[in-house]
Amino acid sequence: MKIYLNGKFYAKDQAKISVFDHGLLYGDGVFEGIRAYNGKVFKLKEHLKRLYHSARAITLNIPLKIDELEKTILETLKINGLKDAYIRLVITRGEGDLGLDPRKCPKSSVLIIADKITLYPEKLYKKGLDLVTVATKRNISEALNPCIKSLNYLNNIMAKIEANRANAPEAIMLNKDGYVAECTGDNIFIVMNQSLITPPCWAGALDGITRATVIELAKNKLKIPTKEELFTPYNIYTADEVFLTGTAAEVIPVTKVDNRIIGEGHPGKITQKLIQEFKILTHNSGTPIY
Ligand code: PXG
Repeated sequence: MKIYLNGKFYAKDQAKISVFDHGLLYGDGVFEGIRAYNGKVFKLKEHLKRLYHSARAITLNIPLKIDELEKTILETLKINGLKDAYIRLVITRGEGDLGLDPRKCPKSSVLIIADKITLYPEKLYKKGLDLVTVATKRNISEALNPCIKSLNYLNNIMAKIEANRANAPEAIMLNKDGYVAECTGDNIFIVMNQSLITPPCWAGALDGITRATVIELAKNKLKIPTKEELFTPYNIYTADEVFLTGTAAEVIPVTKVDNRIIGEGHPGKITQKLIQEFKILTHNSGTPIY
């Protein structure tokens, strides 16, 4: 495996970053998780746009122009001979001193890891996930806006630890007002009366690329009414269907939450339709690698 790091490719065990890098010392940096399917990178431009916005929000300079970074990602996939891949793109503040002042970091670091992905077992897409609502609240926007895909994931990790302790594969996180925000690495949707509802990003959710893709598919392809609206755990417990979206998880059904059966207890019709449409789209669209 070859890793891109600041302009060069290195073997996996040679790709190293300084212990003085503020990405490590303070979680100061941003990242993206991107997937390639069938020789094409899915929604690459959208991921890059979000990355540059996250960087701008924390005044982090990305030393490559957006089209240069796009080319470098494709090059990383080519050099590794990948057609289906998971791409982890990370920009850190770079090397500085032991104080947190980012002005002490003259040069940010860019790294790209392209690897094979391990999918969730197929049976989970057929059976649905069994989730828990956790006590850890999603970060408030006034402290660290959840729209920023930063290297500071401790809020989500705390929630993930709670899910682990409950033997659940994901955690539903509420915002400080008790409204549903998102999961630790996925957005959430409910289906009520043949329409989709997902929390608005300002309520504490990442502006997920898969979320946007599903909204677009629902509105334009499947003609399913879709709203971005606040809802509470009550609306999850009484929903007809629940599903999650994310680059890693794609579209995955949820059939149990807090030990309560959702809807009929198996993946619903609208969820199944979206899974099918998402599969077609990921297989047929994207930026060609070769
Ligand atoms: N919410 C959070 C907090 C995320 O980190 C999503 C929602 C889904 O967004 P996308 O744009 O992927 O639809 C994420 C994405 C990983 C991994 O390796 C994490 C994510 C994506 C891919 C891989 O844990 N998080």
